[in-house]
Amino acid sequence: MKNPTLAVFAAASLTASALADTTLLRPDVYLVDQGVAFALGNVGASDYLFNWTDSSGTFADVADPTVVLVAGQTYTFMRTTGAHPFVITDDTLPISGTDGSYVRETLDGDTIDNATLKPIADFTADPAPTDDFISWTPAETDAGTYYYTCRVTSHTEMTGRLRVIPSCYADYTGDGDVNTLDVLAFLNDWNAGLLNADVNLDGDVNTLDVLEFLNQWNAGC
Ligand SMILES: [Ca+2]
Ligand SMILES: [Ca+2]
Ligand SMILES: [Ca+2]
Repeated sequence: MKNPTLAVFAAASLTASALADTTLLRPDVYLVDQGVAFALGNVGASDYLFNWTDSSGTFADVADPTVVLVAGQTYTFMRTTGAHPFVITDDTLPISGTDGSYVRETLDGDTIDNATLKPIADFTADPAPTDDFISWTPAETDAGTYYYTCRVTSHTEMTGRLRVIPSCYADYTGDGDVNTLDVLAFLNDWNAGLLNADVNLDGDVNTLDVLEFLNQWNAGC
């Protein structure tokens, strides 16, 4: 027979952890696990400056961060200064560099447009003065790597990375059930060395992720 007091305690613990909000995982990499509004300034044609506030505090003028987003949460992106339309792309955008200093490796507008999530207008935050913004609620099946960049083709340095992770790794396939298919799907990605298999969010795919995945899979969603 289940202990109702324990059940209530467990529910309270889950609620508390769900309010975690922003965690600095490592330099230039932020986990933002609740939906927030990102206000985007800029430094010339070099960097976007991310500003947001949540229960963890206020984060001001963070230059071209890598941001880890959680499926099912709603994030908005709005430009606060003139020029430099901000677009979100898939992982086909040619990129070089590292977290905090990515550079787009193409000057071709068609390549940028082809990589931009569709419809393009919905994934473009046009510059102020305007009330245009991007509102994105990634689905569980959208887990993966994305980039943001300036749609002005020559502004290659205004570029950074976004990563979408599942709301619960145990349901790795995102179909609402936790079963052996999730283990197989995880192991496939892990074997392929895909960043999606970086379950402990340290940026590497190695045996620690297998242990972390199995822990979370055992715990369920
Ligand atoms: Ca930059
Ligand atoms: Ca599943
Ligand atoms: Ca890892």
